Amino acid sequence: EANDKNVQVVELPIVDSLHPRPPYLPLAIPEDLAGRLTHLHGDPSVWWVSQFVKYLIRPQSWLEKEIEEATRKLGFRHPIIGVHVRRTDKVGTEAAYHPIEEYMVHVEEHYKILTRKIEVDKKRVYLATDDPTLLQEAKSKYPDFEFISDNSISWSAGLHNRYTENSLRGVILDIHFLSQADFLVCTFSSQVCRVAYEIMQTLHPDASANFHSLDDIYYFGGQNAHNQIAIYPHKPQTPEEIVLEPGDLIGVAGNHWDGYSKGINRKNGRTGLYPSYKVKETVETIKYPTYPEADNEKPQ
Ligand SMILES: Nc1nc2c(ncn2[C@@H]2O[C@H](COP(=O)(O)OP(=O)(O)OP(=O)(O)O)[C@@H](O)[C@H]2O)c(=O)[nH]1
Ligand SMILES: [Mg+2]
Repeated sequence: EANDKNVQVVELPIVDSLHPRPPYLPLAIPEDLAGRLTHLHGDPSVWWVSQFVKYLIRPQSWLEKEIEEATRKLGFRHPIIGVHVRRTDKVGTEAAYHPIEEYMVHVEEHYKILTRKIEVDKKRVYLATDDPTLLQEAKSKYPDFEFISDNSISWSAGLHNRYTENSLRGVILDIHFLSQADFLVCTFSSQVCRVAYEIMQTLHPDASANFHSLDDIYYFGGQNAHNQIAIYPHKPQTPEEIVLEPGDLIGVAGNHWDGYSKGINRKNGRTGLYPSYKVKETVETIKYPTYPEADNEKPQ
């Protein structure tokens, strides 16, 4: 608009439509922070992403109040494990169906670990899901757990109600409580859980290991290639496996969580399985403008 010419407009295009693709995209981190970050955090890339997420989603005061009220009403207290079960439109299209039992195996396992470290008065689970029938099922199958969940939020997350303000408030609350949990059990194929995991990083010095994903490894939608480097040689034991030589660059597609990962050996273009322990993560660093430069920049 003519009289809006002094208004700054920030365009946020869909990452996949960026041409050329900027080198700043995740999983890259700033070069000046890389040394310290790789010492201090188990996944420097997610830490860097989380700094932006923390700023972008900072709540306004009405939302802060709503969060406080919901915390009180639900009785959200620690220790608590966050479980996100993504169903409805996602199942069979972008992700597989996982019964509640698959999630609870990891909840039980993590409570065993927690019990050795802290006093666990009650095994609490924060359940976030778009399947409104799940809360009752979980409660009856696991009576020794306390399930904290607002079932009306799950009802509002159905496909027909999803694009309403009420439903939006519900998913914001669910993501908030998941991020506040001590540990997350979910499917990283869902952006809902990945964003909760990102926010979680801003609440702890290093929460990179505070999750168990039933499917994907962490990724940022539209990220640049995620590479690993082979540290041990590997001779295939089956036709599905690929050769590794130390130093080979591997583009990782996913972890099968059974000791094997799947990826492409960029040296020869072969795709297949390899033992996850035979590679290590690479950290892509990019020279970002540093803070003194930013401070000295004159306004146009
Ligand atoms: N309240 C609530 N809503 C959910 C939950 N899981 C999924 N949803 C709903 O499902 C929607 C997912 O929306 P999409 O537009 O598919 O967003 P996406 O980024 O592709 O997310 P995923 O499909 O989960 O990877 C959310 O906006 C919610 O409406 C949940 O645990 N709680
Ligand atoms: Mg989706």
